[in-house]
Amino acid sequence: MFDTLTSSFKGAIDKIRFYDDAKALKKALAELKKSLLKADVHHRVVKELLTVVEKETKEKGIGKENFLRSLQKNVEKILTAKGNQGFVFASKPPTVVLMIGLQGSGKTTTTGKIAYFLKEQKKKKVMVVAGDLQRLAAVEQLRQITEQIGVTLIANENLTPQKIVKEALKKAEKELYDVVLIDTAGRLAIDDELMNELADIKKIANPDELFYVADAMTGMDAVRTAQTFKDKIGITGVILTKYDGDSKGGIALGIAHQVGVPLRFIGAGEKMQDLEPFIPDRITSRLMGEGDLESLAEKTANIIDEKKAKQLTSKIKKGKFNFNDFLEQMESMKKLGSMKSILSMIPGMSGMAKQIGDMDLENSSEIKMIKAMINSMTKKERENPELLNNTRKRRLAKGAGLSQMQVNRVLKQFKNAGKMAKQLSKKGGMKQMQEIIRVTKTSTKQTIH
Ligand SMILES: Nc1nc2c(ncn2[C@@H]2O[C@H](COP(=O)(O)OP(=O)(O)OP(=O)(O)O)[C@@H](O)[C@H]2O)c(=O)[nH]1
Ligand SMILES: [Mg+2]
Repeated sequence: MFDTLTSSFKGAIDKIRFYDDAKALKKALAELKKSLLKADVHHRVVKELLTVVEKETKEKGIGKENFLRSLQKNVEKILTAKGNQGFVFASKPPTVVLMIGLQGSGKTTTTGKIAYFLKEQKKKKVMVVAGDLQRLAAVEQLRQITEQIGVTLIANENLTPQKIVKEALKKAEKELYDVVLIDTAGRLAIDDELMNELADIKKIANPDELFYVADAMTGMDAVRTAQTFKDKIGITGVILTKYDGDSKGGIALGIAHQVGVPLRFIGAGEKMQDLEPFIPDRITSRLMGEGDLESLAEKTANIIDEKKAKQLTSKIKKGKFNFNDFLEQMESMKKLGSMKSILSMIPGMSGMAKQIGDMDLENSSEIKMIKAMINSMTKKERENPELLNNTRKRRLAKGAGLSQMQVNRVLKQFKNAGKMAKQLSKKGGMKQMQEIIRVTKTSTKQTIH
């Protein structure tokens, strides 16, 4: 997700090789300046960052360690603005969030994404309120999204946004909802009508958070409009959307510092799982190429059910992992989000994340093929693929639109994978994996501190 920025930092870090070499420091700073500007980080932010890093490194003694430490500290400082980080729950539920922003910035999609994040990862009872009643299509869009993710929607085309918000909040309190997300109507440009309507809704909703949703691809305009919304309505967080379409990505580095409001989430894709909380110290560590195991652990912990994981391990140990389990695993994997974002959180893998591009678990042809095949199997066959004789394999191929060779190949791969997993689990394989990750993390940290 932060490919361009991460390689900017890595490039500069690699330039400082020798201890006590002023030339190397100068070169590293120049390199960093060039690539940050190229990544569209605002020039004032770049200057501020580099001036202090240069000063600190010189004071402490030029060398990779001091340079890195100063860079890391000051990047984190720039990413941090006064206020909450990630999603913060109000001390007394429900936490009320007002989503505001210009037309097409991604408010409705992001409302869905946050609802999904809270439901799946935080196990919260979430209500979404359609505060955009001007366009019929807007309510329909929200209806589709909330149905897809299974959260409550409150909408009534016959009421004003103000009335519907009032009703929704009453219901949320009575029925003990944890979070109420209010989607609002956007405008093409900032005008008084919009500001008045929002100010009105704000008064009624008395929100804990006002998230300004900005399209990352609009670059510096996103910063300017966020500033205006901050001045006129007051905002407590910024969310950058369409970050996937912004190959430069520099705006994420400066926006919190420039507006003076924390960047809370980044949206990088059209799917519901394409949302990431923006936690400055974790992002800094990703930018420095160190990965972000904390976020990864959080993601997996809530999605992978521990009891199920244990059952699965015991199945694998016995060599009984079957196609039903496989399908179930695929579903959980999907909830984790894109492969690229997962890889970028693993130390040392950020480079690979860039190379691998995006492997789409739902749409890769290989996975589609396997799924089509599994769907054509009987329940018994899924549990025990050994039952598949040649006649059945031929039928299966036909049913799934595959050649028999493809069917045989998948079955063989599956069998081999099962064997390998069994072997791995015997030797305490998962523990070994975790240990490898832990050691890698400690050793990369050691080079920094
Ligand atoms: N690629 C990509 N597309 C996004 C992202 N977020 C939103 N979109 C797309 O942007 C378009 C507009 O999103 P909406 O959520 O409808 O925007 P909105 O702010 O609610 O728009 P209005 O209600 O008209 O003001 C949709 O096609 C979304 O799928 C993102 O992070 N990445
Ligand atoms: Mg909308």
